[in-house]
Amino acid sequence: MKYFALIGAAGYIAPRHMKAIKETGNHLAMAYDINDSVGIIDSISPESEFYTEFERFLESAWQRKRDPYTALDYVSVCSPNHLHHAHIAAGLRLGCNVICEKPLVPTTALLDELQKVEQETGRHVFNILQLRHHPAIRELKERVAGAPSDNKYDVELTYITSRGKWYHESWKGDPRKSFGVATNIGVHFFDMLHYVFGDLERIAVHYLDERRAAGYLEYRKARVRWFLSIDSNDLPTGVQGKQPTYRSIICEGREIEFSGGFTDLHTVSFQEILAGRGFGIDSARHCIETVDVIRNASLEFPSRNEAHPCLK
Ligand code: NAD
Ligand code: HP7
Repeated sequence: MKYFALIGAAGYIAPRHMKAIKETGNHLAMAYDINDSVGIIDSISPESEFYTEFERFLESAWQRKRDPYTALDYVSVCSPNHLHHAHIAAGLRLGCNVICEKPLVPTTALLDELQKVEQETGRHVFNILQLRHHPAIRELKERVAGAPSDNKYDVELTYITSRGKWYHESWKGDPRKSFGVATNIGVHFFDMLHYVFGDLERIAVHYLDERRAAGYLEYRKARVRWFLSIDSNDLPTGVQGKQPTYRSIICEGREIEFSGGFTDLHTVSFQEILAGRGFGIDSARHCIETVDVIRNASLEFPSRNEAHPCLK
């Protein structure tokens, strides 16, 4: 049984980490969050230690290290994006492996920095990239892998996860903390596109604001017109009022709608990490590089065959 600490325990995604820790047969020994609304811990392990100050959390983790029966094995990071780097480094320096939410860090320079901490500590960080475990995406990957290697698919990707006004008031609406919508949410499908279609050859950004992003990406095996939005007005008419999200990939005219099927993917991610098949710094590098380029790109006017149809 592995002993886990969880950072960011009061947030939206933390319960999925708690569930994954429990379902993989491990123990949530400690939790930390600056917010004390963490009663959910009782449904997993009421005996877990909980701290609202980093200093006390850290000291307690150090004391645990004296006894091999209580020492932490893993630190799970569910804090806001801009804190990942510091929380990952702290976990590694405590002698733990780290499981961290996406985006691992905003830039490849910070990935290099984390790689140094891995070398210094002999411990490793693994990124949650759960779309790689989604059955529909796995099936698509197999289809693409089985096609002739010179085949270039025409792909249209529409990714709408509608959010209310709260999003912009929270850290997620602050680009210094979330790094903007194309990074905070787009990172999932940029990773998935690379995973399925190979190396990225060209990036064009056609639109970028605080609620939407759109552009064109050319991979070794695909030409992708992509559109991302957190505005419910962008949901297709048949979906509006019925579901808050619409995630669709049309590949050579065949649509895969993958809005559902996400609830257990954190547990699958943990199972894979614990079995030695986690996605480390090198696996995350491609999508981090992509979102970094997109954040800093100059907008281009799209040519007709490169514009996503939602881009009005
Ligand atoms: P959230 O705002 O609901 O939760 C973040 C938590 O971190 C809050 O409870 C907050 O109090 C806490 N926090 C803030 N500053 C802290 C600090 N200095 N020390 C400790 N805790 C601190 O956000 P969320 O939606 O749970 O997102 C958390 C992370 O998970 C983000 O990195 C986000 O990108 C990622 N996420 C991933 C998925 C996914 O599908 N894989 C889904 C949602 C969020
Ligand atoms: N929801 C909340 O109540 N609070 C939140 O903080 C987020 C959602 P989905 P996920 O918004 O930051 C996606 O769109 O898939 C509600 C991204 N993940 O399915 O869980 C929401 O209003 C993630 O990387 O949300 O998360 C819906 O009612 C990103 O950090 C419901 O939860 C996160 O949005 C389900 O919403 C975000 C993927 O796209 C895989």
